[in-house]
Amino acid sequence: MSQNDLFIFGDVPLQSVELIELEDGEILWARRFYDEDTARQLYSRLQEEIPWRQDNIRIAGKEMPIPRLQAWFGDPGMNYTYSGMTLEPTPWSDTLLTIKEQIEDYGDHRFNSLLANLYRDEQDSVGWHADNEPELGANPVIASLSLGAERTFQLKHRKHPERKLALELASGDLLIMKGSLQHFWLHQIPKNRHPTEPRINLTFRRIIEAGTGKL
Ligand SMILES: O=C(O)CCC(=O)C(=O)O
Repeated sequence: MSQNDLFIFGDVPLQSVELIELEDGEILWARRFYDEDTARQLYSRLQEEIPWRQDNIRIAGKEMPIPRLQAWFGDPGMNYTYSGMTLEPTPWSDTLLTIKEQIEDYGDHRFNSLLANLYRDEQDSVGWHADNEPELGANPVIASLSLGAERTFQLKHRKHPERKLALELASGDLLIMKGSLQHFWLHQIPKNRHPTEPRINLTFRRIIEAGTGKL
């Protein structure tokens, strides 16, 4: 895709789209869904405009800060409940709405909510998990956009942990995860050993039944 204006959308060149068909699930990897310049502009804009928050997690009765900043966006009523706390969605900004619509047109799937993650440096991470909260329904489609530093996205099969995959996600890359992937596979962004610049990740979701999920 090549565009100077953030809001002009072209086609992602076919050679940069990879369909990874796994035994139990499917990933579409559109490299450089946004070109380098556009991705850089989007990164700066979102770093400024998103109301990033430090959330905590309770481990063995102790509150610990999660190793990244987050924000929750969505259509009215798309609440997210976790650790006994209900997050009301922040309304879509123009920037996020435009990105959402461009991804929806590309993937031919509608989303109504978004979890935004900011990995500040190499120490920030997300551990093994699946996006399989009940309110997302069976076989959810999750679209995940990377902006900023390159990070490794690892996948492993729940029942066959020797089945693994590592994708080096660059700024502007879009992953669309679908089929039964969230039932059979876990994913994570591990910490890095080397100094790493910040990265924003946007995961667009479609909540079918609001208010029952866990982060
Ligand atoms: O940062 C990423 O690429 C993954 C984020 C993620 O796994 C999530 O938000 O559920």
